Amino acid sequence: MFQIIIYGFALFCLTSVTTLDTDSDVEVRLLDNQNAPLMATFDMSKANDRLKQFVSDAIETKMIDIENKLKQFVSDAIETKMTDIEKKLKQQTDNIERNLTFHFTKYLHGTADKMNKEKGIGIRPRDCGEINLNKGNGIYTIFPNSFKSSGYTVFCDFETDNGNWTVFQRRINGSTDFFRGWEEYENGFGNVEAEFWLGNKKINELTSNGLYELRVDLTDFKGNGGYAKYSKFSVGNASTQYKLEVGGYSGNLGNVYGLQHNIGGKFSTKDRDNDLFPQRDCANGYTGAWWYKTCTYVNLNGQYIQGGQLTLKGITWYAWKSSWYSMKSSVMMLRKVYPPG
Ligand SMILES: [Ca+2]
Repeated sequence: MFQIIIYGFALFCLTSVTTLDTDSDVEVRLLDNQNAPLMATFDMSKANDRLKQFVSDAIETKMIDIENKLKQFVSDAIETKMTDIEKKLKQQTDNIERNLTFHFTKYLHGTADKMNKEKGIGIRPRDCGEINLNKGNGIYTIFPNSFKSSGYTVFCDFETDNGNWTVFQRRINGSTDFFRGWEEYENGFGNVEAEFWLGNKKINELTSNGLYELRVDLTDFKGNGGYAKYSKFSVGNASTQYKLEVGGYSGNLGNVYGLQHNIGGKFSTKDRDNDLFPQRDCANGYTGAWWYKTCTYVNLNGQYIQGGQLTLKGITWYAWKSSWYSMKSSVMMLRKVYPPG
C-alpha cells in the first residue's frame, strides 16, 4: 500500500517536471528541428534516471523514517517493559523484605520471650519462691494479689534451709521502733534491708496463696542461734483481726512454751486490745504487738534491749532460754509449700 502511494506520488511529480521540460523542449525543437529524435531519447533517459533517483530517495527517506520510528517504538516498548519489570521486581523484593522482617522479628521476640521466661524476667513473682532470676539474698519485687500491677519490695533469703523464703520481720540492732499502733502493723514499717515488719495485710495475702510454712531464726548475745519451723502458717484477714494459725513444729527453740501458745490468737497492738484478758492489756504490758491470748511466751516485736537482759517486755522466746531472755536478733519468714511431685 505504502509503495503504491510512493509510486503514485512519484508519477505525479514526474508528470509536472516532464510538462515543464516539454515546454523547454518545444523551444529546443524550434531552434534545432533536425536533432529532435535524439533529444527526445536523451530527455527520456534523463527522466528515467530522475524517476529512479526520486524513487530511490523517497524509499530511502521512508526507510530511514520507518527505521527511526521502529527504533523509537522498540526503544519505547523496551523502556516501558523494563519499567514494568522493575516495578514488579521492586514489589516482589518489598514483599520478600516485609515477610523476612516479619518472620525474623517474630523469631527474635519468641527467642527473647523464651530467654526471659528462663531467666524469670517478664513474669510477676508472687513471693520469693517464684523468683527465678536468683541473684542471692537481697531485695526483690513481688506482685501478689492486690499488688499485681504495682508490686512491692521484699527481702528474699535464698540461703537458709534451701532458700526461697520471703522475710516478713527482722530485728538486728534496735534501729527501728516496734512499739507502734494498729495501722502501722497493718500496713508495715521499717526498712526491708534492716529492721522491719512487712505488714499484716501483706502477710495475710501471701499466706492466702496456698499452703505456707513459717521459719523463725533467733540469736542471743553470745553468738548462739536457734530456729523454729512450722509446716503450716497463715494469718487471717482484717475481719479476723489477723488471726494466727500455725502447726507442724520442728526445730530447737521449743514449741510448748513457744508459739504454740499463740495458735488462734488475734493480733493486738498498743491501740487495739484483742487479747483474751478483759482486765489486762498484753500489748502495752509486753511493749509489743503480737497474737497475744492470755498474753504470750513469744514476743518478737517487743522492745530491743541490749546485752541479753531478762524482761518480758523484750524480744523473747521463753522455751529456748527457759527465761525472758531478750534476743540479739530475730528473723521471721514464710515460704510456700509445694505438694510433692
Ligand atoms: Ca485485754
